[in-house]
Amino acid sequence: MSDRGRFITFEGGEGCGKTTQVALAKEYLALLGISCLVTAEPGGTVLGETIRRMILYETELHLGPESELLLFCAARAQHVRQVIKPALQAGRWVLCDRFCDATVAYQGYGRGLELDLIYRLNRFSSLHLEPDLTILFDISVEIGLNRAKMKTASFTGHPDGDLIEGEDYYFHRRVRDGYLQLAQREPERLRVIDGVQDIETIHSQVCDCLERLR
Ligand code: Z5A
Repeated sequence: MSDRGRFITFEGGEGCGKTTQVALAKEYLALLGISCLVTAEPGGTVLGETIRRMILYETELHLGPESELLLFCAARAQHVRQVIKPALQAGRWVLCDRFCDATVAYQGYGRGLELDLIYRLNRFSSLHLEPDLTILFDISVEIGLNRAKMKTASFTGHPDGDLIEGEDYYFHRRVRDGYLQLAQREPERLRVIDGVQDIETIHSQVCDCLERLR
């Protein structure tokens, strides 16, 4: 591989353990002397954080699915241009909590928006950047939502979590199925890990995936 850093994305339904595993992966790479940047979508820039608050918490906006899709894309374009590409060009590895696959799974499979349009918007908003590796943590909707709502409630005080966590079971079921279909379509890029296992077991499987990129 080139001197450019590696771009690794972490995906999965609510509460699947991505954030926990991203932090552990960063520590592991640091032990190997690899400098990495940890970031998340939507977020990572002032625009991204503003959009994150709008989409996840501002009920009075009554965002429709089309507006929601375009806001995720706007956040991504800024994130890639301002943060991700410069880090990769500087030789750093970038660990990103959610990226284009989330848009396919949530806005495509979850909301039912046209998949071809989402693929085109993803290419545009990512400035044609593709992950070298995507790790997908698969977990049942029930377990994942319980974990996620407890986590969100602990810092927002809202028992139903954020606006997307608050969608019904069938929405989250479609998201999970969407992710699994993506993994079937691109098995080389997308590695599926069972998110119900304990944190250390999952971490060692993540390390195995990272090793293949060195
Ligand atoms: N979204 C979208 O719709 N379209 C897009 O294009 C993009 C995003 C980019 C971002 O929210 C939302 O935006 C997301 C999709 C949508 N939907 N929602 N809501 P977010 O970033 O705030 O939330 P999230 O990405 O869904 O992550 P999360 O729910 O906060 O959880 P997580 O990162 O997957 O898991 P975690 O924080 O590591 O773990 C959750 C809890 O479980 C925590 O208390 C851990 O200590 C615990 N945990 C973790 N691993 C384990 C294991 N293995 N066993 C037991 N307990 C565990």
